[in-house]
Amino acid sequence: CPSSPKHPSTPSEKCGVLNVTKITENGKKLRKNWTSSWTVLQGFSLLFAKGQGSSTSWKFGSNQSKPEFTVDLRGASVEWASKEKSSKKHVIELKTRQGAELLIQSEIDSVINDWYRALTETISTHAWE
Ligand code: I3S
Repeated sequence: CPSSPKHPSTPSEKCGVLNVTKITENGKKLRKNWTSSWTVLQGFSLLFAKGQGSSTSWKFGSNQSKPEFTVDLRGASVEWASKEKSSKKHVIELKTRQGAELLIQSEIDSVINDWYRALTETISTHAWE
């Protein structure tokens, strides 16, 4: 991953393109809206930039493109989503302590497995406590 221009000494830990939809926000159910997002895992934050598709350049630091949204992974949980949650394959369900639920998906087995591992490792370190 390219490092953030604002924090050049802090490389992002993982990045790539994933399909993502929020399904719950503040405990309230939302209508699914799958979008392809450039996704960056950095520390205990997961950042999504909408509409950058397969772009591999870091754009979060520029004025034009802020992260579409950021998820705080501290105290979050990650599991493989049940078939009831989505008909797609390789779907991760991420629940935050703030009451948001997201589905994260990739058609590519190895890609989604790597993300699953990275997310569970990040969450299970409890290094923020
Ligand atoms: O859980 P749902 O409602 O079956 O989710 C599907 C819908 O969001 C659908 O959009 P609309 O019903 O708003 O047109 C999406 O196109 C599907 O991708 C959603 O289901 P999957 O199983 O792909 O998550």
